[in-house]
Amino acid sequence: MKKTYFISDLHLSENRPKLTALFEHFMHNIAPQAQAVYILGDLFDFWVGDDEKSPLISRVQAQIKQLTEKNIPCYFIHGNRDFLLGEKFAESCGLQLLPDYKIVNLYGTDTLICHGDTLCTDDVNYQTFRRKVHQKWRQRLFLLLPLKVRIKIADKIRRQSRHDKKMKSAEIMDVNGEFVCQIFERFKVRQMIHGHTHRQNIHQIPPHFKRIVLGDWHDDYASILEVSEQETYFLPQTAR
Ligand code: LP5
Ligand code: MN
Repeated sequence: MKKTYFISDLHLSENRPKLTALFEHFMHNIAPQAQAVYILGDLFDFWVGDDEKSPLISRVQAQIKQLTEKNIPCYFIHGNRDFLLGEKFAESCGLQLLPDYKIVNLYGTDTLICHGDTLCTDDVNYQTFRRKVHQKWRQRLFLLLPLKVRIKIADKIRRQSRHDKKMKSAEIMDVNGEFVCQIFERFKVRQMIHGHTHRQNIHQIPPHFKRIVLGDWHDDYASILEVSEQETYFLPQTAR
């Protein structure tokens, strides 16, 4: 049976080895049966440039390479934490970078995939921040800085973000329903898959739309969506 897997928001970091172990388990035992694997952003806790080296990065790179060498395509959409992941890293392991919004045909159903942060239009401060850090000239300047300085700046942004999030309501940090409807119309699709909000769910939106939200990963829980011709469901814990 052909199947496709979707994951996002793993937030892999050196401080959370259990997450990396879960990812390796997925890449070894589940992903090899797939037709394709889609990583919809925030694979890493943060990314400051493809020149950063660490045992974690090498392990993740090796896992992806092993999969793509088996001719199983692995696609990546940038998240708000790893939007600087570039072609250099991608090419090193055969990862295919996709644009922020992409339509994929899943067993006959055109499906829009994205990270999900762009759908949270009520989070005005975040959207302003996003527009700034997505400006190519800012990114180019940032990438010219020494690695240590980039890590320091990322730490600062992360601290500020954690502080700001405490002041924001859960509603503000969720997707905006009206905007989601506009996106369905704009891309002329009835199904969407995204992550970012960490609210794993499959929403049926009348009259005929479906919005599938991937969850974030915990030390003992990996949110993995399996899509096949027969069904679309999150793998139960026991399957891992
Ligand atoms: O990630 P998550 O879910 O916890 O929070 C997000 C939003 N926060 C972010 C920030 C990321 O977590 C960390 C990004 C690290 C990037 C490293 C590379 C930097 C490259 C720069 C290239 C030019 O995305 C959070 C949302 C939340 O999702 C829910 O949707 O609310 O948004 C914020 O909290 C943003 C704040 O409101 C605004 C942040 C301004 C920070 C300015 C700091 C300036 C320091 C400059 C030092 C020189
Ligand atoms: Mn995110």
